[in-house]
Amino acid sequence: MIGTFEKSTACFHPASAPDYIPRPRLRELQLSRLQAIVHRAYFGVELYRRRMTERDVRPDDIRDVGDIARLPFTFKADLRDTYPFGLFASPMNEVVRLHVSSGTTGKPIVVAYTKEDVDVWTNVMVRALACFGVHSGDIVQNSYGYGLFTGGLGAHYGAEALGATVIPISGGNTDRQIMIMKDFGVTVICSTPSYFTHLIERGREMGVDMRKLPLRVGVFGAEPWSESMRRHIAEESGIEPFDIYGLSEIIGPGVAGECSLHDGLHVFEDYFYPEVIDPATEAPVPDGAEGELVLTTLGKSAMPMIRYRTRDITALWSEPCPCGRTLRRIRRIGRRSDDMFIIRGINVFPSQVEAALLAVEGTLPHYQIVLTREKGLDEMEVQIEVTPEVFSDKVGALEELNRKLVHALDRTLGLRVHVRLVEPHTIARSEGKAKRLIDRRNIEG
Ligand code: DLL
Repeated sequence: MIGTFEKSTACFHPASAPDYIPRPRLRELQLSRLQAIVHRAYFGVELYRRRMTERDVRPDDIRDVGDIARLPFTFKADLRDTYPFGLFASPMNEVVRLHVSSGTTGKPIVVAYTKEDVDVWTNVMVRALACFGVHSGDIVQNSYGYGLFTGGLGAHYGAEALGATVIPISGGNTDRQIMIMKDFGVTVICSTPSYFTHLIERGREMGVDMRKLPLRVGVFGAEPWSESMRRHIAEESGIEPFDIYGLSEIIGPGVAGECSLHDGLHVFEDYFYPEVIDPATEAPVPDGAEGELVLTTLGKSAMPMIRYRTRDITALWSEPCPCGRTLRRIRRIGRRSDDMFIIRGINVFPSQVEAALLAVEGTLPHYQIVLTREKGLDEMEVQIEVTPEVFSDKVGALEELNRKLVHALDRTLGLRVHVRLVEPHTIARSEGKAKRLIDRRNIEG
C-alpha cells in the first residue's frame, strides 16, 4: 500500500530524533539503560533477584547488550502470582498511575508508572503519532477506552503532548461518535480497527460518507488486523490506516508503530529491547524468521520488565527502512502462541470464561465460545450446557440462570456477552483438546 494515500502529510517532530540515531550509538544507549534496569530489578524486586540467582547471573555480568540472553524470562503468570504490587520496584509514593489488564484467571494483572514512566510513555506515543503524520492542528478523536485499559490515556497523553486537539470520547455511543467526527472536523481517529469498521457502517446508515470528511489518519491497534482489513478501511473511508502495537505489561500503546511505508512496525528500541525466540526451544530465531516477541523495558522505573514473553507471534527485521529510521521493525502481529483472544479491544482467556461460568450453580463443564462480527462489531456468545434438573424446570429458572451468567461474565471480563443455555450433550465432545473457541469473525475480511 505504499504511496497510495492521497491525504498523507509527512512532517518531522523533534521528539522523533532518537528514531534516527546511528545503530552503534543506539547500542551504547541500550547497554547503559539495560545495565541500569537490571540493577534496579535485581535490587528492587524479589522475584527478579531469585530468578537471576538461580541462573547464577548478577547485574555486573551484563557487559554487552547480547548478555541479555543470560537473563531469565518473565511471564504473564508472574504478574498474576505477585498480584497486586509484587513486581513494583518503586515505593508507592513514587507511583502516580496504575492500569489493569486481563490475567489468565479471575485475577487481573496490575501495572504501575512513576511520573518519569508516564513521560517515557508520552514520548513514545508522540513519536508513534509523528510516524503516522499527526501534528499540531490535527483534531484527534480518541475512541480507545478510557479507564483501566491503557489505550485511552496512552493515546490521549501522546496526542496532547504533540499539540493536537484531543476529543476524549472513549469507546461506544456510535451515533454520537459519528456526529462529532462530522461536526468537529476530526482529522485523526484512534480506535480498534474493528470498531472503526463499525463506525464506517453506521456512518453510512446515518448518511455520513467518511470519504467526504476531513478525516485523514487512523491509529489502529489493540487487536490483530490484516492487510485486507487495511484495504477495506482505506477504500471505504479514504483515510490512511496505521498499525500501532503495545501491551500493558510493557507500557501500553506506543511500543511500535508503522511509518508511512506500511511495511512493518518500528520498535522504539531505545526504550523497549526486542528479541524473537522459538517459543518451544526458547532459542533466538534468525533475523526475519517467525517466533515469539520478547520485550525488555529499558526506561521504566516502577515496574521494569525483563525479557517479557508477550506470546505475540511476529518476526524482527534488521534491514534498514527507506524512511530513514534506524529502529528495527516487527512484522504486524497476526496471532498469539496462547489461547487469549481479543474482543472489542478487551483481552479474554477461555479459562476466565470457564471460571466465571462454573462458579454459578446449575451449569455443566461443557461450554463453547462463539465469536462473530456483525456490521463491524464483534459479538461473543457463550453456549453452555445446564444440568437436566435446571433444563426441565420452568422457563423462569432458565431465565434466572441466564441472567446470573451474563452478570458473572460481565463481572469477570468487563464485557457484556450473550449466553445461550443448551441441553446436556448438545455441545460436541472432543477427543483431544476441547475446542472452546469458534472464531467466525473472518479477521481477513
Ligand atoms: O491493547 C495496548 C494498546 C492500546 C495497543 C491501543 C494499541 C492500541 P493490552 O490490553 O495489554 O494492551 O493488550 C495487549 O493486544 O499482547 C497483542 O496480543 C494485542 N495487540 C495490541 N496491539 C496490537 C496490534 C493494549 N497492533 C495485547 N496488532 C498484545 C495485533 C495487538 N495485536
